[in-house]
Amino acid sequence: MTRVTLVGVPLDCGKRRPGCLMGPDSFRVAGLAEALTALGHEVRDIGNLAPGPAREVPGAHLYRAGEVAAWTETLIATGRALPDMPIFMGGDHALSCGSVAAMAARASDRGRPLFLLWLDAHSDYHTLATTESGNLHGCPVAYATGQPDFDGFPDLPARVAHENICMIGLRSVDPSERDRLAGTEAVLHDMRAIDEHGIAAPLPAFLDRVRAAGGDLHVSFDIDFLDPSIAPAVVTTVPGGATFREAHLVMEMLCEAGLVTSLDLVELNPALDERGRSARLMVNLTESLMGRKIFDRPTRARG
Ligand code: 6HN
Ligand code: MN
Ligand code: MN
Ligand code: MN
Repeated sequence: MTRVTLVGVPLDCGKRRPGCLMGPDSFRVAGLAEALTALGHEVRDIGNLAPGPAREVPGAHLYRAGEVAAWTETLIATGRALPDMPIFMGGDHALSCGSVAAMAARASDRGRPLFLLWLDAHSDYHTLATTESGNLHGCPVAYATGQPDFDGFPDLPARVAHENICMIGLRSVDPSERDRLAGTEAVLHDMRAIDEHGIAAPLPAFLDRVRAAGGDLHVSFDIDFLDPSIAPAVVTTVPGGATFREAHLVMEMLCEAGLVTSLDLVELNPALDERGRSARLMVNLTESLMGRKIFDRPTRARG
């Protein structure tokens, strides 16, 4: 049994096309709390957060950056104090500036490192200086790892080390992101690697490192990790994403490892959904992460 806290984050200012503000309610309507309760977890929904006043963030090419910075401040302050397992129901991916920074701070308060599993078509490794679109949903990993050029953003209480990051599902990485990530120790498992070695290939070694370090593990699940044919409710669709079975396998392996301490569900745009199927699939995958299985398999012990 895990004590789960659902945190609604109707942040919709990380990109131009609106709709993600309806995400938290869409997850509620799709029955996230009920599904996790049925699996035996203790679930508490603390409702939706709201940001403070916009901060001053310089940069004429940036879209609503002052609001993203305000959300980041709120998320760090609230998230850091959350017990047990928070699930951040987004909201677009700019919310992960705050959720990941908060979980890194919480881990460091507990004397542990934070590991980050990034499930996304994109690497979201732009800084305010490198982003070409000006959309801050493309920036959270750079912020959370403490890259320069985030003027006006809150100081990071704790940063995530690149060697503690594993990205799976990459198929749309901008040249400057690729160049800067190439110089780091982040594990980057793109679709080519998935086709050749299978989606789960990097997971056992990554999870072993989390376990050996006694780390917390945050999973940031961007719905565009999935193939648009099964999850159409997203603006930034990229063909060739994870299949239903690949995504479930990842969730089941994470469940068996028993190491996940927090989760983002982001980029769901209910205005683009087809009769709620994308939201239901995200709930379904979260159920697999949290213990739904057909047959029991041996669980790997922690420690
Ligand atoms: N996401 N790299 C592109 C940009 O605008 O910087 C796309 C970012 C997508 C962000 O999917 O969370
Ligand atoms: Mn993303
Ligand atoms: Mn994405
Ligand atoms: Mn870009």
